[in-house]
Amino acid sequence: MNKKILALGLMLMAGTGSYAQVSLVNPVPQEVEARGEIFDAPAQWKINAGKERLSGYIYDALMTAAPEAVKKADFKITIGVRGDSKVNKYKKQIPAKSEGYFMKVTDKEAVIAGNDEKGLYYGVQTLLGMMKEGRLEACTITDWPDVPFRGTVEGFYGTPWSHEARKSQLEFYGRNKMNVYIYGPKDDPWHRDKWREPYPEAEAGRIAELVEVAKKNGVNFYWAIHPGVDIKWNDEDRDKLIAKFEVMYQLGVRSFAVFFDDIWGEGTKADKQAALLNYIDDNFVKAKKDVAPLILCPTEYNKGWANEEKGYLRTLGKNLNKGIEVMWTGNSVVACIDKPTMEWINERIQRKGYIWLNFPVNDFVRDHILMGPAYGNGLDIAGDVSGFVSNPMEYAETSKISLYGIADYCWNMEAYDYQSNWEKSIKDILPSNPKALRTFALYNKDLGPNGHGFRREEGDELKDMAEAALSGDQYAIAMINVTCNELEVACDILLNDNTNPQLIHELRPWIIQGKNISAYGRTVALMRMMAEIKDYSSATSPFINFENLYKQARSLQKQMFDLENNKAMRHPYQIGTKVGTKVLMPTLNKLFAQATEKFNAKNGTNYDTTAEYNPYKLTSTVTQLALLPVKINGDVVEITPALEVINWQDGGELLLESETPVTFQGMDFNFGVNEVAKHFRLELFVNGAWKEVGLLHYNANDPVIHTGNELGGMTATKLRITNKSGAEQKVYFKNFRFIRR
Ligand code: LOG
Repeated sequence: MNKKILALGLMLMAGTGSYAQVSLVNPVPQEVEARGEIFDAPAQWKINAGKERLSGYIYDALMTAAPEAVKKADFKITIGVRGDSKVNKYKKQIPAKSEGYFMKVTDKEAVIAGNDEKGLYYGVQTLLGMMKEGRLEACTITDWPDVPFRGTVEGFYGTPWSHEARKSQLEFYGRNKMNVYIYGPKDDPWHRDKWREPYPEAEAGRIAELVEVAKKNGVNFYWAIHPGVDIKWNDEDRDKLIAKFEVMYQLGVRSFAVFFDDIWGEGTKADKQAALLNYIDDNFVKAKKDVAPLILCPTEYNKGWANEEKGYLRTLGKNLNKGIEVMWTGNSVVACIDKPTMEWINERIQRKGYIWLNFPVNDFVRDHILMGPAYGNGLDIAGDVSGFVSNPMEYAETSKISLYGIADYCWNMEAYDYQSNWEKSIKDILPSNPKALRTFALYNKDLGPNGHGFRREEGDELKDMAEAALSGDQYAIAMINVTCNELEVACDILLNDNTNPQLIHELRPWIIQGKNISAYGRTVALMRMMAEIKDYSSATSPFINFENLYKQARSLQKQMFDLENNKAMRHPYQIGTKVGTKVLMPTLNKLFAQATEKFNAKNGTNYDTTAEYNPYKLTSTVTQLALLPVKINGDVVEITPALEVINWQDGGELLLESETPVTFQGMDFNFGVNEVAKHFRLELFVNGAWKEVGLLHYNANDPVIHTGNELGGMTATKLRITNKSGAEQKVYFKNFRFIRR
């Protein structure tokens, strides 16, 4: 059957207003035949299957969905796997594809025939997905995944997911046909710093439970170890690693990964890494017989960091045992994946790359929460990747919005339509109030300026209105008011929605900020209107005049700022709770300035027109530092941290310029390395000349770098930090801040 014609058929049906229940299924199935025959979904069913299928996770999935299911129910569901006599009749229709299935639904029965067990499981998920809204549709479906390994890597910095969140994720993966979950949260001590030590009992128990939940949902639970920070390439450490894997194996884990990202030094050697992985492969994976192929996350995990001369990747490609997977984030740390990306890496590692997509992870933009669609990855790379996993946010529930798209993309790549997938995902995550969630999500898609330069579309739908409003169009200004009103209604509805408490809990700081912004927007729109009115006092109540609106707008600006810096609300690592930063907020701030200017001009007043203003500009010859945003928090000025290893070349400098002279109170920064201060020079630009300021550590075990006493009271317009060591320095950029007087 021609896929395109089928897709068209589905679209036409949706257009005529009939309920296409198949369209509720995520991921979109490969081949569907349906004529729009819709009927009520059965509340009960009897299962027709061989004995071997009447227990286990697939049977449970069907039974949990219809607790009323009884043997005498009218609706019959036949399930089987290729070779089972019950589905023998359909053996020609079953796609000969791993995890594929054939399915036929009428008003009397459903038949699901898997090419393998997983295929059967996914057929069951399709049936259950179709019935989500209480109806069912006659159809036949032939389906299989494009990408063999699909899922997530819990691989971010920050608070690891809770146990409850992980269980909920695994169920979500099962429903959406993702089969991989790689456990590797950077801030789990037993994953990284204490990689040699076994988990304490309670944690171990939770991992064992997760393995079970994963199995029930058709997900492979991979446990990742991150030994590169301090591994010694000797037998002792090698055996300790195997011993740790053995402990995890005893807990039920059957799939393993080794991560070498974000490290430097001994641990980064390709030949040693390959030898270790091969050893694990030969002596653990193959010896156990029931363990999945190993996954490696290399140190040079993106093209931007690949050192061609040293040939790290080619060494891995040549030395690593066949079958060991190699992860890849693309052309940079945070990037979309396309055909050339894959051609480049696959040739070097002599296998198909296993994609680690750094989206929707927000550990480098903690002031933003990401609720946008997953888009931008090539629709033609199914044959070029061995696996595709997404690194999500520490906000597990909210991440499901984008993950819903990743699941669809990986399953049926060519047909992937990110916009319609996104609309579906919103309904799936909050069926009680999809419109409110959608409205709010519109303002939480982009990441804002960030060190990786990765941006997302946001607010395109506002652009015409914004432009017209800024050119003084009264209707457009009124529409800004309506738009902000919508946002506020959405925020209030969400705050009082109790159907998905975890989601609302995660979103709460951003929702509160959303309310502030909508209030601000309405005030600003009114200010802009009043600025045009000659005798504004007669236009409305004598109290709501321009002056008072101006005061209100100022108050709201301050409330937004206070919320950003609210210790209970803000993320401990980074200032900020930002909403609508791409189009809405800049428009409102421009409108505020414009209204105030107009009013000043007309009335000879002198109201301050600056709304949000950053007098600091950062530039750097160290590429990885060049894009880091500068944030102001009262008298504290901070540069946003970077998470990865910074290769700070000899002579490389970081320059921070201020529009007006700054008198310094204090300064400290942390490059994550002990005794590194001696390699760097700090200078302040005072009265037209650079002046050096001393740098020191208070003690040898503390990486924090302090400045000499001479800094206090110095006034300067620029500062720069230079690597003066004569060699490249590998450091982290954990924080940098100064306090102004
Ligand atoms: C880390 C990852 C982090 C991500 C985004 C990889 C392979 N490693 O720069 O833990 O969540 O980028 O900040 C990374 O991506 N380092």
